[in-house]
Amino acid sequence: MLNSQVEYDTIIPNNVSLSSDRRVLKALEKWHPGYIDWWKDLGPVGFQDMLVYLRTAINVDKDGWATFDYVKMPEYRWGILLAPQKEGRTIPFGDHIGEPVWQEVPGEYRSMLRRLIVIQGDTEPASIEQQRFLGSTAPSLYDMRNLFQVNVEEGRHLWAMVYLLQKYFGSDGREEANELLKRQSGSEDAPRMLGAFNESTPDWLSFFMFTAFTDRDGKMQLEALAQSGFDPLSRTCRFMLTEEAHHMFVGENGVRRVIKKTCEMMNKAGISDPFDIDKIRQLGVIDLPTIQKKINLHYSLSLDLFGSEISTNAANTYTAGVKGRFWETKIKDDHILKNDTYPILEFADQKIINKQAPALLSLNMRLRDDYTKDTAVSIKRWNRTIEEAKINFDIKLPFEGFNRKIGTFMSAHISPSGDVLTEGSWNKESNKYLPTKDDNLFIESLMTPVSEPGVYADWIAAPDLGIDNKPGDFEYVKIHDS
Ligand code: BYC
Repeated sequence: MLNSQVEYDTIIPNNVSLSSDRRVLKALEKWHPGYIDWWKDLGPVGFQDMLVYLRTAINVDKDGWATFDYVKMPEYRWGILLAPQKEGRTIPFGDHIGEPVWQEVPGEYRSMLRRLIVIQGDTEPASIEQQRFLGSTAPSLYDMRNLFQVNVEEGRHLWAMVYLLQKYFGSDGREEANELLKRQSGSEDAPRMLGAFNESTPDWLSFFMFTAFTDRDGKMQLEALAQSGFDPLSRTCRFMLTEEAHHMFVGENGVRRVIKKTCEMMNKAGISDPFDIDKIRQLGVIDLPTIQKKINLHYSLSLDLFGSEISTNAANTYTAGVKGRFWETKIKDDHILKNDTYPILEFADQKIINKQAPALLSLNMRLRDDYTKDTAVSIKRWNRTIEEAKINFDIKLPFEGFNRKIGTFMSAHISPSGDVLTEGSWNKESNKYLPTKDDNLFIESLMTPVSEPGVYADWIAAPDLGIDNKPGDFEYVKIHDS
């Protein structure tokens, strides 16, 4: 293992020997003020002068990478940290299988790699922009701290991609790094690159859904890029994945706590019918059918992030050895896939058809299937909470063709259970499947901030455990004495 020492003598902590790489250090130092300006303009609104109990990555060793302390967000040390280099690593798939991994960008794959790194980089600041107003309605200091933790780490993930662009892609890499600070989530003129990253995150249930579903797309894409034959990209993604796990925990656990509180309040009030929505809302909690609608929305938006089911882009990046499959090295096949097929769904003549397609062209579909399997674990946990409360309601993932804007189902109208609908019946019924304006207004009406340590808003249960094993009344954000 090489390169696990972290340097602290530059303004950018790193384990890539930046102090002896003056060209890249200079380029990053030049980029830094623009980043700080962006963070102040488009990062979390308010709370910038307050001490937040954050973990900072200080090295990349398995046990010691996260230290917790009070930090003001703009002073968080956004470092460039790559997982240690594995000696003798070879390219695990595609036409170059078995060859030593590349430490420099191969000329013929330069634009392909740059495109993937730019898309990955673009999502990181986008998510911070989407979440920027949430601090002022946090349901507790614990949740506020988790939001800011996710935000600073997404900021660090942007740094990670910017490092790759600056170090390996010369002047066009520098231009791309600057553009990453210019596009803006939801902007008409210069939106973020992928659909879901231009949606708003107006309330905390949306935030939990986003971190449960969209951060999980992040996990899958990073796992696929971690297989890359371009070793610096692989190492960068491997380290990012260690941080990503907490983001999905925030989402899955957040949704679970919302469900738990709803069930508790229903039982307390003697309401057994989960569809008695008005009565349940009068208790000041979010009814389970509305939570299901939010799941339908965020899952379908996240499925679009995998691209089309049939994709020559995906086939090309795989064959080139640039982007692999989820846990590529654990799969038992030839890792070339030229003679293999994969089952896909296709929408044609208003019908859903099962087909076998060339495996190489179906790689987006395969990663998406792996994502769905991974997501099912959260659904199981949420249903366990409902079951424990003895309430008769089953949360389900909607059918993959429901509410899609990318791929074979983009022109289809399909219900969450997989029935093909006419446009007329979709227009009549979609408010049963997706959150309506009234649903959103109701959720927003609950978003009053709570800032007493150890106290939680009425619509969400307390977590089972504190962060870093802190006690229940720990002051995660020093909001009162800043
Ligand atoms: N929206 O062959 P196709 C994360 C474009 S999240 C808009 O179907 P391909 C995070 C596509 O770009 C993970 N456009 O798909 C989470 C292409 O355009 P061009 C982010 C879309 O290329 C939470 C055209 O349609 N990382 O980290 O095989 C918080 C045809 O493309 C969309 C990555 O995504 C869309 N949804 O796959 C913070 C990894 N989908 O080039 C962070 C890098 C497709 O013809 N990206 N298009 O103009 C990739 O691997 C691939 O670009 C994609 C698309 C998987 C996104």
